[in-house]
Amino acid sequence: MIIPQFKYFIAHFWGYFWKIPPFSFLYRTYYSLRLSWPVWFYVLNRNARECYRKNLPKLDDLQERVAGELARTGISVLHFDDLFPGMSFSIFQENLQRTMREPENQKRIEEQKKGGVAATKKYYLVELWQKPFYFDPDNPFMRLATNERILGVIGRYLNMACCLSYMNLWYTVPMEKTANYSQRWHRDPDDRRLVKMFLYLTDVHEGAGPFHYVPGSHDPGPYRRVISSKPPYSTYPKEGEVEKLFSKDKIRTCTGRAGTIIFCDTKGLHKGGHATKDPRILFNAVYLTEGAIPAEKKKLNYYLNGFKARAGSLGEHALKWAGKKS
Ligand SMILES: O=C(O)CCC(=O)C(=O)O
Ligand SMILES: [Fe+2]
Repeated sequence: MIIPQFKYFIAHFWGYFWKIPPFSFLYRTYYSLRLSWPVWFYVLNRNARECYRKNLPKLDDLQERVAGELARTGISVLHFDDLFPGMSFSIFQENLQRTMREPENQKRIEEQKKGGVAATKKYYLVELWQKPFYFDPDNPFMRLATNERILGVIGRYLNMACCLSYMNLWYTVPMEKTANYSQRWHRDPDDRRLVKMFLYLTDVHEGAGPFHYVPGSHDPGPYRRVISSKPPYSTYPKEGEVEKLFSKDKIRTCTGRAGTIIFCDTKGLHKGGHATKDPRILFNAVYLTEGAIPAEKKKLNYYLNGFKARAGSLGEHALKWAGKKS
């Protein structure tokens, strides 16, 4: 009993400690240095660049377009059927239906609908895969997350091999509350550059909490310094500030039918999941670099149960941080 409380106390103590000057100054300097281009790209990501060079992907026109859009704007949106012609999208929805039917998930969705589970910060969100979640070799979501066509696009954008750090199925419960956490505009703190992939499993219209993004607010973009990021903390500007700085036509709202895939560098300004009318269900995979801030690497939530990627491939590199069934 004492031990978990002690751990909680220590975690909070460090959280506050690093906010007190002069320690806050040292802390911020450490992260600024870590994420500075020469340290991040040449030192911390040395092996990842080497792995990418050995596995240089040959991209087709569509992949080139997606990687190019990512580099230019920080976001690219397309449909599953375009990226994987001839592959069936229904296997994902069938797998989702099975997961949703699990009594534990039914219970959690019902609890969130009644006003949210007090223990969860993001009371509007149900993560359908609970930690630790084990992936069998035939899990379609894991196969998608490590698919070479997807890793090729992400590798081209980052100019290195990436690591899959988190995956889940998100069920967003609609509710008429003011926006909170990731429903508000923010920049993710995880890394200097990163890619998140969102695959909508339901149709997402305005009332189902679509993802929003300010194109060009990612690291290579012209708006990278607007409401700049302060790693290792997420940056949450004041309500209305983004709308003051960017007119409606500068903000991309990603409504879309089931099967829509969003690739996005969420170091840029984004928000989503403020569902007011209908639930939104999506698959989310997060790809970081080896230079990511250590606290984010620890959030790993997926474990392999016999799932293997080809030796020496971008897929094997992507699973570098995966937990293994012991
Ligand atoms: O739920 C969303 O659309 C946004 C989530 C988010 O901010 C993130 O995954 O970084
Ligand atoms: Fe975010």
